[in-house]
Amino acid sequence: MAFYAKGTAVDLFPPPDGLGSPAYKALHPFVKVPTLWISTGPGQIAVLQESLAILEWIDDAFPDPPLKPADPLTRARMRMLMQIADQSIMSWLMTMFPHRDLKSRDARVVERGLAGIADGFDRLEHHLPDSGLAAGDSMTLADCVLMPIFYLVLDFMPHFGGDSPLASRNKCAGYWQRLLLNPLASRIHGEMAAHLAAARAARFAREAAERDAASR
Ligand SMILES: N[C@@H](CCC(=O)N[C@@H](CS)C(=O)NCC(=O)O)C(=O)O
Repeated sequence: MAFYAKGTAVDLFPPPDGLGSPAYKALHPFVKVPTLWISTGPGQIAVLQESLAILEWIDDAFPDPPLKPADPLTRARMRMLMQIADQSIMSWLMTMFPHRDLKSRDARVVERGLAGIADGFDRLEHHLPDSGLAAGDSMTLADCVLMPIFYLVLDFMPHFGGDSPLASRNKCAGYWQRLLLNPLASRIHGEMAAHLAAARAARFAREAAERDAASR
């Protein structure tokens, strides 16, 4: 979303040969996405990880249009929202992903995750404004963080038996509605929907093939 806002050319692709491949492990020994490769000169590549740091780099390296508010207090509030979303919501969702399958799920992990996510959304409900986007009327780095995290939580919550975090939180619900009116947020929404649908179709096909092979 930040790259699109800047109009900067960027190649987006899945980890080469998959997340756990030796090629990707050489880049990111802890096997997480995203990783950004930056060409810093002829034959020179810098590697950057952690999405919040990557976002800050994008905005510093390509200042136009700015994605950080000029006012120091609004800028700090923007970073506060980014950290709450990343640490108090996304980290919990990550603990739950390995427990998507109902049959092999550890219910305690899911229960802890749901409580953690509810707490993170309570914090957002307290801090999000009643109008505009996350930190002012223009799009900022906070919107680039909140967009995919809201999407993922809303998408995965039914799989984990949780309620929509927006049902009882008017400020979060209003923010999400306003955010989706932003053309870039709406573009990311479409890309995430298409990607997740394709990933789920591939997973169902793989599981069906495994069941088929086991029954022979
Ligand atoms: N704090 C890191 C989190 C990175 C992270 O956990 N990424 C997830 C996807 S959102 C991942 O790579 N999961 C793969 C796995 O754990 O196997 C960031 O913001 O970049």
